[in-house]
Amino acid sequence: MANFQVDTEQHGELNCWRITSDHAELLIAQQGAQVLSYQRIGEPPLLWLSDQAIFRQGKSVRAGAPVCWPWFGIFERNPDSVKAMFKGGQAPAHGLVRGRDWQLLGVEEAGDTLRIEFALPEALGDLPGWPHEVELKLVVELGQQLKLTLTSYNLGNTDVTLSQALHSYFAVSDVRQVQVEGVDGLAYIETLANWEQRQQQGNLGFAGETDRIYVNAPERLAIVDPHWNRRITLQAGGSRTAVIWNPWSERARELPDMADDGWQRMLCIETANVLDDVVVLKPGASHAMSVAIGSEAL
Ligand code: TA6
Repeated sequence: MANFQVDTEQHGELNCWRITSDHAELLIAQQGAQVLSYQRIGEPPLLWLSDQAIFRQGKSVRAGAPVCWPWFGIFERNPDSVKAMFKGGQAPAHGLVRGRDWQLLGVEEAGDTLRIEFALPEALGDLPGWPHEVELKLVVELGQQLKLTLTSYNLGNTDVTLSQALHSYFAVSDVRQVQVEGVDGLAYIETLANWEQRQQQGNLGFAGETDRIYVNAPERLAIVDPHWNRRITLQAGGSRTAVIWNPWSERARELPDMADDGWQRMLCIETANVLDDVVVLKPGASHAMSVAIGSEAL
């Protein structure tokens, strides 16, 4: 049985919870139900929190695992079926839920796992410009690994189509030294070259700005980090898309919430449903997308 301690903390304008167990530490903000950091005791952090993070209401924190929903990325780049769901004006990047306060439904211990459940009641018809009724929940499970499960349950009487992502920021020793395993042979969309489709050869290493959408991704991906003698493992569920992003030096300088050299210490691998992998929910249907994050020595 693990010992869990839950403390409330204020970071700037945001209410947060710090959860400590014998083997890990987790920080979660109420806004966006956003996991801000995750670290196993005796290891460098697994999820990265920017040194220059801004903790402000309405603004997603550059950290952890923001939830992108009910669309991913630039709205205009989404399929028509996703765009047709939005009846509003200006559509923010990465959807409508990462800058809103979620409701904490409960914290429950089950064996050596702590289960924290959040819901966003506004998704039941009160999101601006998005008049659909979806029960949206995020369950965070802290055990030997960290597992995040985002569930959308269509309670309305018409189909709902959405794209989404758990936009995870992983902590690495130096992005120029790491490789992503599990992508060899996959087709990907190179968003930095006019969204051309290309094919990955071998593992993915990093030598410049990267922003790619890997299609038909396997359930298991990993980041190999030789300097930290660590492999970060990702086990996805309900997702066939992995988005891999690093802004590199020039773009990082444009981001007010990232240090000029912050890009060296992070790598996003986002468990997602985008493009042909969007989620179509019939009335009464639900979909769960998840990622379990762990690590092992090399
Ligand atoms: O997932 C990659 C991406 O869509 C990039 O294009 C990049 O802009 C990033 O997400 C961060 O977006 P944000 O709105 O959080 O600054």
